[in-house]
Amino acid sequence: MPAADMEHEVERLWGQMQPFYEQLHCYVRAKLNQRYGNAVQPATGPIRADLLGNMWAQEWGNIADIVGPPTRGGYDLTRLLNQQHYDYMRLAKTGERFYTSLGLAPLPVTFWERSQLVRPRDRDVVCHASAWDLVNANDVRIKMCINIDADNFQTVHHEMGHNYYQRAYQHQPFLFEDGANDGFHEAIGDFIALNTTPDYLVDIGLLQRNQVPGADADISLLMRQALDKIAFLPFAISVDQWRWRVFRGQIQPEDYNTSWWQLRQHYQGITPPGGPRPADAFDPGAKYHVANNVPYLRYFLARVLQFQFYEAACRQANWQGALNRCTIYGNTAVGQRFNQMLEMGRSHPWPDALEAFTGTRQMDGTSMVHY
Ligand code: X8Z
Ligand code: ZN
Repeated sequence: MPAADMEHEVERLWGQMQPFYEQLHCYVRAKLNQRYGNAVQPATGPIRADLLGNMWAQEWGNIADIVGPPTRGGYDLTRLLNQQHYDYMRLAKTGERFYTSLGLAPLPVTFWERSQLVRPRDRDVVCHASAWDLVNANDVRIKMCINIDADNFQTVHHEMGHNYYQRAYQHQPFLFEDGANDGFHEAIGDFIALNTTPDYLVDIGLLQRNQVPGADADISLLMRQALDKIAFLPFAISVDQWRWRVFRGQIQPEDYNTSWWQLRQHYQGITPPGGPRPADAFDPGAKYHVANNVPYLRYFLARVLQFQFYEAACRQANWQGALNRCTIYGNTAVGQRFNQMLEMGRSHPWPDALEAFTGTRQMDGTSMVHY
């Protein structure tokens, strides 16, 4: 796809979700205003970035307790994990178990020998989670510093999604050993994590049957998802809008920081705490993917694709009921079809891979809207 078409594609997809974001932003701002008062968070205008529960204000799920509707019968995954004394190994094994329940092979022994799962005590390392496909077939690994909380639960599934994809396409010719497009690679594990519903948590013993939130708690569960999934979209766009303009020479070094915050205000409607940031600061460099030259549009596309995968999987599983309660845990028939898409790697144009699993050739925000 030509670069200019890609930008239009992003605008089209963002247009499908923007009305939701504006409502979410407005609601969250009102709640923060109630909580902290006018002096900290005014009732109108942008939201102060440091109130959103995440260093980069990119996912807001951590303030669900402040802004969400009362979690009537809801649950706090971080608390459940800690109550049951999960450690890093149990968290990782739980991630793997979802994939094996779909009929995919367990991770190789070398994964467990060679991955870095905890922060080393004796040296400084980059803890931003990543997944690796080493040259020898089957030598896949992750590198992360696991803490026991809901964010890390999500991230373990995310990283293993990369590994399962890498392993599925390892028999392709070298040039095809990659995701159908960047967004696919980032969407696989997130799609799996969407299946970690309350019923699933019961299946794996994290939640008791009588703790499963009733349908009246859906609004809380969905709010929590919106805070992570919808809030993220304009963040992802701002990162690469900023970077594309830098690469095109439209943003000069002396304007790096000012432009960064202009774009963040434009797309996300957020503002730095304590007034404008100094022009000679370099706040974008605090984002791993900027400092490490990792494209970011992939995560935007992945937010859209993961809901397409999820809706298609639930349709294949013949799921009846609210989409957000669907889980394909243990469904080997869906798992097999899913793996067929993974095995294609990038041997076909990505619309072919998308069609193989979802039946459609277009990236489309409609699944996210349905959800
Ligand atoms: O960088 C990541 C993964 C590694 S590919 C942990 N993510 C983005 C981020 O943290 O900014 C996953 C979601 C978005
Ligand atoms: Zn990733």
